[in-house]
Amino acid sequence: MDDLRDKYISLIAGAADEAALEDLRVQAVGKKGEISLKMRELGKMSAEERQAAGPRLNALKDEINSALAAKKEALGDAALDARLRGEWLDVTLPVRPRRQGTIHPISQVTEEVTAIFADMGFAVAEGPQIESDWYNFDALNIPGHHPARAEMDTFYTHRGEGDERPPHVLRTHTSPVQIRTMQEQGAPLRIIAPGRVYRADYDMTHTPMFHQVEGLAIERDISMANLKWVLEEFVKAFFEVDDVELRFRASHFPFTEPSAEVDIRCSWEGGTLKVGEGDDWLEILGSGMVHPKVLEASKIDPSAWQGFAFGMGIDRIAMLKYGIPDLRAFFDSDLRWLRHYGFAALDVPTLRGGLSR
Ligand code: 2U9
Repeated sequence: MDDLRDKYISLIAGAADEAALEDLRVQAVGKKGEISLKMRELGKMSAEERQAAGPRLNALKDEINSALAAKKEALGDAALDARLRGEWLDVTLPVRPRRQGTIHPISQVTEEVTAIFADMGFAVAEGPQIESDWYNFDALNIPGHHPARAEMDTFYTHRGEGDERPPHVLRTHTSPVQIRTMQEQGAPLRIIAPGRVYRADYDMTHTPMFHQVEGLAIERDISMANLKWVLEEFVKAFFEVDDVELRFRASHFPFTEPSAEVDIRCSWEGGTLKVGEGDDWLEILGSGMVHPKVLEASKIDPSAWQGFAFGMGIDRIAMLKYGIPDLRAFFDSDLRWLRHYGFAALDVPTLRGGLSR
């Protein structure tokens, strides 16, 4: 019995890992292990022999089991130590620049536009992207039969079986935000509404989701002259030029009267856009004086208040300013494209610090 004890105590002490230890457990105290077999032999012994051998065998089994448990714990601790050493990480190392994300040009341009208009007293307003058809159309003087409804390639949601109410729409412009803000805050008002809009259209120059920023200013005495100044200031600041010439072309929108599309003087020398010089004109936005029916729908008295409004595509002005050739690449999530056209995360555009660097 002493030999058996010495043999297993030394084998357990030398076990290299948990698998070797388990083999030893089976060999010694498993069902058919050496010590278990010895215990079975007790039955064949005389009562006196059994009385002497039984307690010694039980004590030996306990001793082997304790040695196995102690070794198992020691091996577990050693394995954890080795893992901790292997997975050691120096958290004070500098971040690898290649791994750093960039600001998407649409986010950058939205921030630039916001900074410019904030400087002229415009607050940012937001609203839902899923709208009722009243906010998206009727309130903007686009009644059910109006051709503009068909022209806008609207996405409609589905109502349940037997539900006769008109379906909701994915907003086709951010204009419902201005209606909601007029209803909530009344006049006077000076806001811009940047955000996602949706139209069922997909080709080289259209994506089913794109971004707009619209502006609205309501005062007792405000005119196209104020609109013109605000837009001139915006274009100069956005394209980072000292002088710009705007051309207002008469146009028609259901929600403004009179309405004008606005072009800027530019040149395309060598394929790059230069704003403020040259013989070309570039259309960048639509605008006008808010239609009295739109003010009425928003519970603002059109005999006491008037306002100007404008709208432009953020994606389009981003492409123009940063020379991005393909609109669809904006939404491909291609890392190489994002690294090339993206902006440094900490370069927040401000008028004082510079919009883009
Ligand atoms: C209210 C009243 C009037 C917003 C306006 C335009 C003209 C316009 C287009 C520019 C390019 C949309 O992204 S685009 O396709 N927008 O031409 N938007 S006036 O007029 C409003 C808005 C809200 C309550």
